Amino acid sequence: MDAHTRKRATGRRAIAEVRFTPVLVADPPLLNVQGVHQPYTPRLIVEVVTEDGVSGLGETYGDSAYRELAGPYAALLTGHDIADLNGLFTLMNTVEVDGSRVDDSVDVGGLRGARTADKLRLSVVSAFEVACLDALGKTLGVPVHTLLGGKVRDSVEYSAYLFYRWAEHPGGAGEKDDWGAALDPAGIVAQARRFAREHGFASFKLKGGVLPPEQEVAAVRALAAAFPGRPLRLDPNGAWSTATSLRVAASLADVLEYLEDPASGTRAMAEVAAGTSVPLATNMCVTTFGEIREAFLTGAVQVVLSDHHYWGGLRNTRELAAVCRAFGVGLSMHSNTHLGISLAAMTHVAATVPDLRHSCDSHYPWQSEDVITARHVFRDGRLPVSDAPGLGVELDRAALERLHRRWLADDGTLRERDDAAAMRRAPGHARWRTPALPRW
Ligand code: GKR
Ligand code: MG
Repeated sequence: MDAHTRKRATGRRAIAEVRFTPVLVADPPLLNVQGVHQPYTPRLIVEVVTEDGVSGLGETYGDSAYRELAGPYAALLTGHDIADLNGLFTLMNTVEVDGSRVDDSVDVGGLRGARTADKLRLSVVSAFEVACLDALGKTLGVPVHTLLGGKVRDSVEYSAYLFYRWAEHPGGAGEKDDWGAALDPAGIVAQARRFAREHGFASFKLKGGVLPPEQEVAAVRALAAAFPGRPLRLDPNGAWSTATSLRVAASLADVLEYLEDPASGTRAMAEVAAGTSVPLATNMCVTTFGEIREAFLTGAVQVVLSDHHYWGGLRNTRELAAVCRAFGVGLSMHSNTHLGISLAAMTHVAATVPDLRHSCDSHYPWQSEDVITARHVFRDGRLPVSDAPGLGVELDRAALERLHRRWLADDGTLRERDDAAAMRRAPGHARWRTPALPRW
């Protein structure tokens, strides 16, 4: 049966309408090596509606490069069978990508590794793949995890994502919260205690690359004292030289579950890995299938943190899991500021990966806003795997409209994630530039 015949045979599953809505979501002043999060961060919410009126939801990064690709791509999807997931990739390859949007440098805003045309395409397809899986699950009356082969666990564990942060954004911009500042070991431990109390998280990741390494080592030591035996991670997003990475690894070897992207690039990571017994994890040097070979053959990473957006969706994440398994490399999940649709998608795919040995990352507890009607609730640091048809989340149209109106009202400043620009708005940082790596 050729593609055309197949499409007609499954007409009621054909996509009748595609909607994609850019939104700006409140984000606290979380610090990282590039700078600080802006008061609002862009996301793109995707909806496909079938001829039967079944709608499916997806979400991805919202900066203009993604939006501008989503437009022409969405236009190709009318009539497409939601079950033809492979066809989503074929169609994307017919869309032109503006060459000025991509290069081999590290994505400065998102800390997502190299900016390549492929990754941009896959990040957009992923939102539509998730939306099609959601709609297909609803059509067939099965959860997304069933479409991926079935869950092997009933809940997925997440870790607390700790950040150095300010009490508020420069000039009091954005939404307020009651977390206060965390700029030293005591502040980080207090943050961790609140995460443990409110969400039950039992493992902790500290976003590093903000303060000189000795201060971040002291914070991890304080966490180890406050939570003896709990898995701890430190992630400076490639901010350290090989020598600094090895020094930090040596001083935290007894307490770290893994060290995440201590140095920038596969070669530097391989040098670090050769000099320490601490496992290295990455969401920066292995972000595409093309980067796997060198990294795995040189032993540069022991855990890949998959981000289903830039790996191209949930089925690609499962393929990545299989490759990792073959090489004895662990798999867990990376997070960037995201909403409940993506968290649901992560939870479904994580539920189907047999050897998920590390809790997944999520920024979700930092997000006070969402576009779904019922927020996800972590219990004992875990999310239950939904057995409802599709993803098991429902769109809150009023919330979507509100966050979209905020996006419309923005003069363009916040439509691109730019942590360095946000830093320059802080008193005393007017001359801040994205630091050259390694910074220490
Ligand atoms: O939210 O500042 C942040 C993180 O630094 C994020 O952008 C990274 O992509 O969480 C990510 C990571 O693990 O590197
Ligand atoms: Mg990371």
